[in-house]
Amino acid sequence: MPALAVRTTCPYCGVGCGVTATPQPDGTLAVAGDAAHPASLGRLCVKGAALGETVDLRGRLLQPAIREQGELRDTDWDEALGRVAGGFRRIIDEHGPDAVALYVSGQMLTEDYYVANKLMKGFIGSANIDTNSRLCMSSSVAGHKRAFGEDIVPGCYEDFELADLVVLVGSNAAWCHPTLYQRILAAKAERPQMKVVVIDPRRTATVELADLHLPLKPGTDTWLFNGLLAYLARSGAADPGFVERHTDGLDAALKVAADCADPVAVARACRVDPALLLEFFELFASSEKVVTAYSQGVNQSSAGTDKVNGIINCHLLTGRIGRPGMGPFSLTGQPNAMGGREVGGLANMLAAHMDLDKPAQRDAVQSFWGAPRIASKPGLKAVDLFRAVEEGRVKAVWIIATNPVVSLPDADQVRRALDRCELVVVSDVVANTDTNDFADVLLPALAWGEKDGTVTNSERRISRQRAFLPAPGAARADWQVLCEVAQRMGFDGFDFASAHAIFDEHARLSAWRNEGERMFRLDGLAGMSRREYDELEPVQWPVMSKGEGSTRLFGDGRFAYADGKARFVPIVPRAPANATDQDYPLALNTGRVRDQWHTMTRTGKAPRLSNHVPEPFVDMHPQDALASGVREGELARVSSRWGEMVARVQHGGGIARGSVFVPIHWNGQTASHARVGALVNPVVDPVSGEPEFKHTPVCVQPFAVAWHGFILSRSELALDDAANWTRIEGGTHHRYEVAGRSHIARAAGWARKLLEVSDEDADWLEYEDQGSGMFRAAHIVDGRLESCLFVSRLPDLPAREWLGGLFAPEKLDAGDRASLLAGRAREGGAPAGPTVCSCFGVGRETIRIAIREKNLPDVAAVTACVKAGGNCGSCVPEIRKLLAETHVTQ
Ligand SMILES: Nc1nc2c(c(=O)[nH]1)N[C@H]1C(S)=C(S)[C@@H](COP(=O)(O)OP(=O)(O)OC[C@H]3O[C@@H](n4cnc5c(=O)[nH]c(N)nc54)[C@H](O)[C@@H]3O)O[C@H]1N2
Ligand SMILES: Nc1nc2c(c(=O)[nH]1)N[C@H]1C(S)=C(S)[C@@H](COP(=O)(O)OP(=O)(O)OC[C@H]3O[C@@H](n4cnc5c(=O)[nH]c(N)nc54)[C@H](O)[C@@H]3O)O[C@H]1N2
Ligand code: SF4
Ligand SMILES: [Mo]
Repeated sequence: MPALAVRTTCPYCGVGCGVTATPQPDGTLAVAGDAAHPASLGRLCVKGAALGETVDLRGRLLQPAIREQGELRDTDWDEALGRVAGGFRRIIDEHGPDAVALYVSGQMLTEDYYVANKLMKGFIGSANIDTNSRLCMSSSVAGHKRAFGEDIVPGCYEDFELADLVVLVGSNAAWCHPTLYQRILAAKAERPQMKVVVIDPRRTATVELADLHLPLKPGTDTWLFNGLLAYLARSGAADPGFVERHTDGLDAALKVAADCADPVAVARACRVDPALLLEFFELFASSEKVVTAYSQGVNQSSAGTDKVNGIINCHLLTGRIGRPGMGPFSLTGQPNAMGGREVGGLANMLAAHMDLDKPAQRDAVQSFWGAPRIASKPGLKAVDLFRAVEEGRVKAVWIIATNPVVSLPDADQVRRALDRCELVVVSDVVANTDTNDFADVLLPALAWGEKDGTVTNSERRISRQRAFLPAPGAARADWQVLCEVAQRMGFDGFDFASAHAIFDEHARLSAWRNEGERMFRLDGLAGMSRREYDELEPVQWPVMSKGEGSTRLFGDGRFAYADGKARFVPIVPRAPANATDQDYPLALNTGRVRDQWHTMTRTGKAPRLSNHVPEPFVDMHPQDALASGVREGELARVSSRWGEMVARVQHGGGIARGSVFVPIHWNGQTASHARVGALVNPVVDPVSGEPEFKHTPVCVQPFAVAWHGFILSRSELALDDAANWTRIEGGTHHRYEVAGRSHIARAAGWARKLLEVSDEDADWLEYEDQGSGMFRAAHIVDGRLESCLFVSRLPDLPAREWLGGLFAPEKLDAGDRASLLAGRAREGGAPAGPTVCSCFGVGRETIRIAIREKNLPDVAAVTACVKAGGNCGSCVPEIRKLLAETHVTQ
């Protein structure tokens, strides 16, 4: 490792991969996997590998700003902090502590999170602090607490390798937890008898390498796991000794599950092939080492907590928990989803796994903090919080490291709420987000690489994020800003000198008045010197003594309830909250794509991540498309009772009839009408408060336009008057996919105005064919391509990749100039198509042609021939799919 390499942790998903970051003399950043990090063992997925393309200061928020007469103006910290502290103080004095709120994020570091929670619950004295983890992990938290008595993930990543059966429920791990998925695949390659089962209504990339796929009807997991419980009890797979000694409540759970005793009836309810369902039941019954890992297909449901307990019930019945190679495993989404739970970031938690409704624990926290008061009742959960903001019950909200105008359900309601709110404070790292648009005070935060602290991954492993870049502009760490506001509000207990000091307090609180009733403990991390903290190696909690982490919990059958026993939870299956109806006949499922992270504020900057899925899409079954009157490749309007959006129709995403899938990433910064959150039903799980992001009744209709087009341009453009647009990062240029309603004959005038060229400009080349409805233009300045535009009545436009390449040279040669308006290189050459392998930039068509022409039999051969799949492996499932398709069509 070069001398300057800094070992840190990836800021994206909950796998928590180790990264070595090495700033280069030319100002760029070299990033590699950290072979010494136990979570990832040197692996990185494409998003991690592209981190170097996201750390420049383009688009960063570098100065505090204040809104006056509707306009933001830059200011200094003194005025900005005064505005926040003064505003919060005034509103609390006039309306009480419940009139203010914090809305924070699983992307904050533990130290930031700890301070936010301390300020709100201990000093302001309200529990109105909730987090985007409400949208993500809260059903798992609630399920863990019901089953185990505490929010604990019992297992570790190694269990996935040791298991004989890995069941992935509602998890597209190939795209969302890619390096963990790679670990499963590597283990499977070594031990081919190991089986992988995927339970997901869609045939996702994760399914490509599975042994069995159960494409269940959306929302029917509770039937399936009740059916499994009944089957296991019947088939002799139960562990009566374990159940007797270590659990409580089996009879009640079995009684309810008896309704699902007939596997054929369960298969019917879940709309899966009965033979496949039985195959899964038998596999589960006969495999002692089973890991059941689950993610948002489970959590984000109005029955999310029940789904979690339905899964845990099956592991308790068989005693398969806490031992190597087995257990229920909640995959966390964000890099610090777990850390947020440790500090009690949710509105219904306290701190260090203590509870708001236990007076002794409230007293413990208050005395430890020396706090003047302590919240005495749960605060508002995310969806209710923004309702209270709209109704004026909450008058000030401080949003940190999350983008609720995009990510909450019924997202237009969030806009209305923020529009009405007296004081909206937003801390972010970028200048322009859909939420920043509503900020009265905008506070610049240090980003990944600049900030310093800890995160905890899905397997309870605490890792350091270390700074290796200087603080840019006026940006400050979130914890520091929170402390300064607290101090200005007159509170003691916030004079931390560093993240290290905060971590130390957090570690000490975990042991405070803890006679063993809370398993979350960091005793062994308390009292570290600054140097020890800086050099901290990744370690799994509980850490009872220095250097002693805990790989697994509950292996001895002792759970966190006072009697040491785990609880079965009886599950009464129920369908998603709102069934589809005549007006909204399709069920909207939403989720992620491989190369983008949430609202794209960081991944959206990396050119190599932008071409895997360049545009918002609605994936639907061809027959549903036919019935809806829409066609593949054309734009469609998707609407629900709550809102609407526009996306391009696509097939091939492996979706059954009756559902559509839309990605969550696009928003007002990257597209004109693609904020899918505006459509999502705000109904929540009654126990956890987690929204039903995977099931909203919608309808799909044609979005009629007169022409389709795209523009490549060095400068950013304001396309407000286009009927629809999406902006894609091209590195040397911006790419815009556009569609218009005006007559195509007017396109020339529109283009000249948009690209600011005059009629006489000698370097403005134009080609128009009114007959076939086509217009093409290019603007060349000093021999360099400045912009080009292609418009057509049909969406049959030339490939963008070759044209994009023309922005690299300082001067276009005559040949390129001549073929520019043709939209393809003189020597021909097939277009590469959308990117499949982002590491080496290999397109779909390149791979297809190689498979066909060279008759490549498998992934290894494709990699050897065109490099695709040879680095991080995230695209291997897609290559497998292309191999299957190409061989079929040959
Ligand atoms: N590339 C990428 N990776 C990410 C993220 C990202 O933005 N981009 N975000 C991170 C975060 S915060 C999170 S929370 C995780 C999420 O990771 P995942 O949960 O794996 O991802 P999702 O795409 O939200 O949804 C998972 C699957 O649930 C399925 N599903 C829908 N309804 C049901 C159902 O009723 N039952 C079952 N069994 N399945 C259903 C969907 O079809 C989908 O394939 O990803 C993390 N990793
Ligand atoms: N329809 C639908 N909606 C969903 C989901 C879904 O599956 N479907 N999934 C939900 C889930 S699981 C999640 S986790 C959420 C995610 O949703 P969000 O949290 O809203 O998404 P992000 O884009 O990650 O927002 C993080 C923001 O914090 C900023 N930021 C990054 N680092 C820092 C920092 O260090 N400090 C500060 N102050 N700011 C920072 C980023 O620029 C960005 O604006 O979306 C939820 N919404
Ligand atoms: S798998 Fe997750 S933590 Fe690892 S590099 Fe990819 S996004 Fe980062
Ligand atoms: Mo998440």
